[in-house]
Amino acid sequence: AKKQMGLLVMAYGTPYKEEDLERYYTHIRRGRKPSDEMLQDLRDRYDAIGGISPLASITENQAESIKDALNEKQDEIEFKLYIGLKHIEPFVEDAVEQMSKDGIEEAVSVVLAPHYSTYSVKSYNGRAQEEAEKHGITIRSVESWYDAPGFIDYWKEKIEVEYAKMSEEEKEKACLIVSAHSLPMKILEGGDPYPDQLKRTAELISEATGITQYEIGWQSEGNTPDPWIGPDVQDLTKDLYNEKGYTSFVYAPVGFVSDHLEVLYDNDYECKVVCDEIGVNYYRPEMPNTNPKFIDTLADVVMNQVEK
Ligand code: FEC
Repeated sequence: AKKQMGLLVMAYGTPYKEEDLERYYTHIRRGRKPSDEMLQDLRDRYDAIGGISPLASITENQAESIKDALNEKQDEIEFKLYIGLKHIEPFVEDAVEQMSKDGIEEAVSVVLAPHYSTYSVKSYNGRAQEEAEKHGITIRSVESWYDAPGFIDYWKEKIEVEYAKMSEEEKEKACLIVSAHSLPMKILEGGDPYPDQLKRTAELISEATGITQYEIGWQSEGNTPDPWIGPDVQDLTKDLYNEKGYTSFVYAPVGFVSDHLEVLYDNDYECKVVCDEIGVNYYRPEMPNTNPKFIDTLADVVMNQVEK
């Protein structure tokens, strides 16, 4: 018989319906309720992308597809899928508890975010490990995959689709903005690898595509008093336009892997507004979602962790 192994796929989570918005936002704010004004602001952003985010079903489809790819790749292990979310049920802890109920003793985990940071991947993995210890489950956790060849190749292909829409003249005045979710500056004090990993993803994409006019940007910063890592993609767009006269901007939000609020609103609405204001062209390559090359890359990343 095949060996049974748990596959824990972790992701951010999103409200399933409008009524979930407040508790979801409260969870993101580590238990502090948002003011009515903040809640309304968030509700307006979800309304602008159609009411709720498509993220819930995308995450499920991604996780199922990774599990299927893993089970097809080899015949020694039967992977059983568990989805664990950061800010809504099924929470990371619920998933690990379910593994224990199902008699799983060994598992491998991966977060659907490419870059390691204390605020993101470390917190997902820490929560999974803590719960696993309670149940005597061993979890091998993938820490990052920002440089996985198939991931870089995915973005190369999709960025090239956008550049192919431009004339040679337009290409000369185009700038690629490679971005991730901003985080509070204080993470940098502890030597967090997050900014360097984003820089590396950008370098690898530049090498693969031959695009040398590119910049690193940060987006979607939270509504808190702390200083956040910058430059913010919107300010960056204006500054680059003023200083370098670019007439087209291509936004590659490589810190994310799905169509969700942070891309559909922060890029497709907010960055687009800035581009319209200054009169330049806006492009945004397709997100990975369940692209087969992307899914297969993640299955390889997981398999490498199992074989370590
Ligand atoms: O529903 C959806 O489609 C959107 C889901 C969503 C994703 C996402 C990814 C990341 N976040 C990260 C860090 C922070 C920090 C704060 C923060 C705040 C929010 C809010 C919403 C939200 N995030 Fe998020 N994030 C998503 C959604 N995020 C909604 C609250 C409103 C707002 O501030 O815009 C600030 C917390 C605080 O206030 O103290 C920090 C990171 C990622 C990428 C890695 C990952 O996916 O885990 C890092 C998707």
